[in-house]
Amino acid sequence: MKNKKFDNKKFKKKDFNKGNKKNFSKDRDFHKDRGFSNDRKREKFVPLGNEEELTFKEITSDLNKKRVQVMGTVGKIVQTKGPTIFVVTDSTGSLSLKGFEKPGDRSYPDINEGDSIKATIEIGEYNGEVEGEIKALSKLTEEEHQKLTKKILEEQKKRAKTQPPEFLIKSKILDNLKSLFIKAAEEIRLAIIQQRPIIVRHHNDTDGYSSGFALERAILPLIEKEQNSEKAGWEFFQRAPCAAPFYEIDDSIRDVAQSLRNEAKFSNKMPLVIIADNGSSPEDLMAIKHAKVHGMDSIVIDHHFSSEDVITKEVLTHINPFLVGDDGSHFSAGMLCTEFARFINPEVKNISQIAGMAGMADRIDLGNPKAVEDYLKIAKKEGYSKELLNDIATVIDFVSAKIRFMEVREYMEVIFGEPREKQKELVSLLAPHIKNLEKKGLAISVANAQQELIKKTTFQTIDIDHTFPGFGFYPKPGMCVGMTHDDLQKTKKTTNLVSAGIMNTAITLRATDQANFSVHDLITLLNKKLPNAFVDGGGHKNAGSITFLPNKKDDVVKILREFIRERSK
Ligand SMILES: [Mn+2]
Repeated sequence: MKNKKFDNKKFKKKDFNKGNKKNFSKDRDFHKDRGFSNDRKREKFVPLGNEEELTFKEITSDLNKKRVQVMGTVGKIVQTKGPTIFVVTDSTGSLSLKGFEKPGDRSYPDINEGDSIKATIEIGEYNGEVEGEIKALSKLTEEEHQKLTKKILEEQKKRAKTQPPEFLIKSKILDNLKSLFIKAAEEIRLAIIQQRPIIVRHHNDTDGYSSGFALERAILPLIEKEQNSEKAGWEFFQRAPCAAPFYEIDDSIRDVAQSLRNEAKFSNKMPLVIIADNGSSPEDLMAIKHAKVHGMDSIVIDHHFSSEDVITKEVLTHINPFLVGDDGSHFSAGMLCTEFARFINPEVKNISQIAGMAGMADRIDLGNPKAVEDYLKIAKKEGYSKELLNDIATVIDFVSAKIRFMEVREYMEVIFGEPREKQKELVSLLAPHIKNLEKKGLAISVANAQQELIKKTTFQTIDIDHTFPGFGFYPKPGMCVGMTHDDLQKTKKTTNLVSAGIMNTAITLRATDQANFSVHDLITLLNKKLPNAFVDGGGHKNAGSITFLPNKKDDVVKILREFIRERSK
């Protein structure tokens, strides 16, 4: 915000350079108002000297106590109980400059966020971070300010450029998505350079967590490096799961509300939101548009199929294999994000094992066994066997069901192997326990599942509401349906199969390729034949869920049967 009271004519750089203190105090009657009369304080308005001019990149702790000149734009002003902190950015980086009147008083009240300044500073350190103490300061003219702003943006864009790496595996789909990877990576890098906060929102399952963690591993170190501060990783980055299988308006409202508060309180910019393993479907549209109203931009990296692309025009970049002709079964979001993370940060660590695990968790081994195998080979080199990755995935699913939408950054680090010994200990403790719970869940499901033959397709149903105990029962019903679906194929060699977990207002669905099923076509049919059921839903061709009004449940199930009959070959 510009200070309207500020009068450029009276407060020119030249006044300082002349060092005409008399003129200065006559012109600036705020001196008097603020009791700005003793010599110690006026000392700060001494002219800029002939100190060497340095860029922020050149300023390190080695230069402690040295006086230099700097020039930049004030991004943010924080009033502490002691000094006023001006966070100033030039084309190479930023630095906190400290101005002091008296404890808690705003120094240089005429300097506002968005102004450009030139200052003489003494380099110092506070809490281990390099900072500058303002010894003299002047505001740049509008013309100088415009010139500097332009130069800063050009340099920032140059620094945001990425060197595209080779993909970890060979794939046509990845090749086709490459230009989108580059575009999105540069947008994220620019946000980091411009100190724009980043929020990663991901699907609440193993593939989603894998996506979120890969992005976190790439982005966090860049934020810390850019701002020369470990704490910046907390203020400028957040990763959290979405509660629903899409970026809901609920998530969007919470993210916006929190960000508006940070904008008001800390002068933070409105964030860039990266939606991973969610974000591509029409169900995500309202939340994304809502974020945009408030100045939040989005990037989507997803693999869920949508027959219509309504997202691309609302986001900075939309990455999804369906945009290049795939159906979403050849890459999971965790596989995509592992590759994508390397575009954002070529030095990203501890992610190469993630792609194989995410691929297995989302059953990409069925649609694209070669890719998953290639990724598993890479994981093996890092000491991750297929079994260990499966166990880790099991723990992620279990833990995610317990923590729900909490961020739990450090806990996730342990699960993803930071440090490896603790990961091993945790996984070997929890995995057997969870597997027992799953065994019990499967036994309950199998004992209560019913099968009927519809033409050549076996239709398997589980009445969820009357089958499972309550109180946070694990595995969740959707997972039980998946396990029962796999189990029948294994034990009875039923290869033409549709499994449905039926609830009062929802059905989760799994189908084999032979069943010629499509969750999306089913939803279309239901809405045509049963508009008053108000059916909603989504997912993949062979796996997904639908919701409807409870009083239309029987009709929905009837049409589901008809749909299976129609599709059965
Ligand atoms: Mn997924």
